[in-house]
Amino acid sequence: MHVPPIPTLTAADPQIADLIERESQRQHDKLRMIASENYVSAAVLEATGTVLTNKYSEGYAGKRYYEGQQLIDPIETLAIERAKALFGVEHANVQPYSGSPANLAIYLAFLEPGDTVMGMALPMGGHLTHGWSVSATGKWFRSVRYNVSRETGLIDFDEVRDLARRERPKVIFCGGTAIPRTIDFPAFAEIAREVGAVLAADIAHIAGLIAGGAHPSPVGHADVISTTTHKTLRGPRGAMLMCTAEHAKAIDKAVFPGLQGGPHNHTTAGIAVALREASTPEFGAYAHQIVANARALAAALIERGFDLISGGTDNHLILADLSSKGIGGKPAAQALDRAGMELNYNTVPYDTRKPFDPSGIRLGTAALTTRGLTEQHMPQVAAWMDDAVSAARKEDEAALERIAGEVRDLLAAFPSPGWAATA
Ligand code: DSN
Repeated sequence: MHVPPIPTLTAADPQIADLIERESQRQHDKLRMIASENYVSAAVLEATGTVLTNKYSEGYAGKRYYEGQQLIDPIETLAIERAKALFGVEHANVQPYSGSPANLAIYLAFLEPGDTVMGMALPMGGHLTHGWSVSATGKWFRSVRYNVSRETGLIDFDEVRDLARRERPKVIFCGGTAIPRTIDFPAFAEIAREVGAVLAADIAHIAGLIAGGAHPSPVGHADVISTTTHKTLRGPRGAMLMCTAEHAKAIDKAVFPGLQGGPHNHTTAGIAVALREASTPEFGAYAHQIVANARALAAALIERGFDLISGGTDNHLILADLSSKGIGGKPAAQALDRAGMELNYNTVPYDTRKPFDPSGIRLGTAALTTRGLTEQHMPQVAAWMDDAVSAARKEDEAALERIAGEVRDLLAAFPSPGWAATA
């Protein structure tokens, strides 16, 4: 059953309660490997399900547009102070509703419509809001994009520098959604300084690794840092912007009143709780275990003939091109889901297929590490993945079902935050 239990909801709205109960069981039974997902703690779940959702608080602590902020102000201030201490930044804004609005605030703070922004191309591992054509950021701004090397799958800093010198962007984004390697923040900072651009580091995927000391920090290199709070950082769905004192006013004004109305106070409380959790030595060990698991899984997949972009991983994320396995990313991801392993189909650099039916799959180890799996389990995970991909090719549904049962059996021994067999 769901933890914390939901008896009042069950009585009031059995249909919704039943779907939530089944989702908590589904999350328990599946090997969840979507690289941007995790399991929050019961404490974070409790904080997000509170009366804080009833309150409007436009503005910032001490400068609100509605009364009754006696307890909201200290909650938001705690979240801010914890973010500043954890990441070692001068200023934090915890109000962005999620990653895309956080990134939009960077545009509003530093650019005028039509100005030039530079980011990693989406099919190379960037994010929609780093100036991709279908996003408002690519429609309302002039965007230029860097790639990864076709040979190595790594960023070519000569290309980034040449592009920046030629196009003179006002903002350069680094970071993204499908980058399996360490981001070289000092190299980006050097280029941004040379062309007079603001460097924005989008650390959504790796925030928890940075907090836990398992990835270098952009602090001291980037002018502004955006992150979601629900990926490796293991908080509720939300986002934060962090920056030097110099940019604090511009960032705050861009979030409110520039883009948003009232902050989601229940989320702010959940973020504060998650930040406290992330400041513990246990979280540091967790962050390092995520990376150790990803490395072990990458090695086991390579042994089984998977073609990994960049040849492996330095973080939580693995991007595999399935062309050599004779199957597209989408049918493979769908079959893996039926086999109890949840991940997503993904474009790979220089993909010859369409984004809705690409060549690759993307997976990560943040959630399975939260469950308590370690390096010793990764060869088995890779074997299940390989078997499921073969079964998908042969349309062998019985094999997929058998694997899903084996996954469930393994996971039965690993507690799932948010679910328990009994209350
Ligand atoms: N949807 C997120 C991810 O999966 O990486 C990015 O916005």
